[in-house]
Amino acid sequence: MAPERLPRLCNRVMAELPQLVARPAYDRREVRPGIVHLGLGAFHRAHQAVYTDDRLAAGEGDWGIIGLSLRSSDVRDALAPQDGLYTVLERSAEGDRSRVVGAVLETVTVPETPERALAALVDPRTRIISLTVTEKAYCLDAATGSLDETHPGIVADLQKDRFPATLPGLLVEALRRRHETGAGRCTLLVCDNLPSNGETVARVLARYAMLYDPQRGESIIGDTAFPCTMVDRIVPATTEADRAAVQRLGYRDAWPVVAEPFSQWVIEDRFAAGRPRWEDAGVTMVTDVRPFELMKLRALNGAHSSLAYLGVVAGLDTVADAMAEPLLAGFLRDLWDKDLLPVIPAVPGMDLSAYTAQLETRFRNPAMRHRLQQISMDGSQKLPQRLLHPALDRLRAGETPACIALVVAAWMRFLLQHDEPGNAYEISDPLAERLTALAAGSGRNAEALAGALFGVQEIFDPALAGHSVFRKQVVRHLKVLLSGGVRSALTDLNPS
Ligand code: CS2
Repeated sequence: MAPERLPRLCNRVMAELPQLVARPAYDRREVRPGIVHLGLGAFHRAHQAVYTDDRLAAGEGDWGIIGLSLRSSDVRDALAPQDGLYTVLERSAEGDRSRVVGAVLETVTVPETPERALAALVDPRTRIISLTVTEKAYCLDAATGSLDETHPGIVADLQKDRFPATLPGLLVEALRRRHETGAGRCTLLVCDNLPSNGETVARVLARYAMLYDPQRGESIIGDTAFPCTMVDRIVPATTEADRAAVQRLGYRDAWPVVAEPFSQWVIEDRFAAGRPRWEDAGVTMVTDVRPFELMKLRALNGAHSSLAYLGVVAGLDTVADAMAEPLLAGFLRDLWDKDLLPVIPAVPGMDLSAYTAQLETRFRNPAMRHRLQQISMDGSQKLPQRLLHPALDRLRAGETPACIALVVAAWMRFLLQHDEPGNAYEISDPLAERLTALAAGSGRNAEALAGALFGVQEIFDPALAGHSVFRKQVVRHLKVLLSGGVRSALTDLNPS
């Protein structure tokens, strides 16, 4: 049948879906909202919403999700006509397992209907506000680990003459109104890949609230809980081929999401006003997330960013493509063994070498087309916690992190905006303009390129930028990258 004649996913057609598509095993009309989620991207829909969907099916009907998008109306446009329903395609070499998720009850685009968004955030029934908004949305100053008070959006929001356009502005406004209206305590559940994510965001919001209202700032934030979390599932951006895969099942879904079979969520069990029994859906509840977070940010995300910069420069497309290059796969093993595992503290119940072996299998999943360009985005926001803090830890222990130095050099080379086969690409990063200008101004001179970029303090801690051994290594690698390319640099690191 022509795709446009296929039925579009929505409550009404659910009964007609083919048997092999799993669907909500509960009456959606009975579900009441308890969670407002900000950042309704593919990751949330394939991760937290799936765990919550399981709990709704188990009878915890008070935890439906209202999803807010901070900028674009794309998700609302796709999901509203579908009554919030969407398909998760769990993808492995054996094929797809399909499941329709019913946990999202309503989708709201904040800039279009700001008062509706605020009303949901301030509703006494909302006891959890969860977030996947990407690192940059928090307006963090990397040097202080608190609010970036010079951020133009923050400066403008603090003028108080417009509806807040930044995430800290929106959240503090919501918490202030909750406080004023006696809406009750709530939990802010941060699910982005930031170090000590809950604590960090608590610090950012507390500072914003103090600047916003020096008298009441503290009490506005005071009764909110900010547990830290570790979230993990590989979720590549949805493609037309993924939409077509749903059509082959016999219906249309404007925005399905694709995910690997693996999924992990570790949460500090500090909630202000209850939570779903997520542990019964496979979540690990702990008192201290820190070891899990360091393991994941460094071993998984650090490896991802490394493959991304080396791979994009080499002209490769996906994580699986990079893993198919023996030189890169071998490099990854060295990166883990020499530079990262030594600075990952023991994790309760986990064997780190089994963890990296499992990561290798996940990265090799041939059915996933996880594009290196997607991972390369926002490097300025990701490099510090993924690779630069580990590098400093190694240097402080008297060791030289040669593999990390090569990745830093690859990131610098990546900023020249063309790969080795000669294809041009754009840099997507909040600091893109400055970074690409610095890179372009260096005339492909390794010393000049490294010198200029090490000066960007939002990324490089002065202790690392000023470390002569580390700098020398980076410059040495950069010279090889600029003359012989990625493969020479990898061979050079490990001469056989
Ligand atoms: C990736 C992550 O794009 C990226 O930066 O490293 O999105 C990664 O896929 C997830 O954190 C996996 O849980």
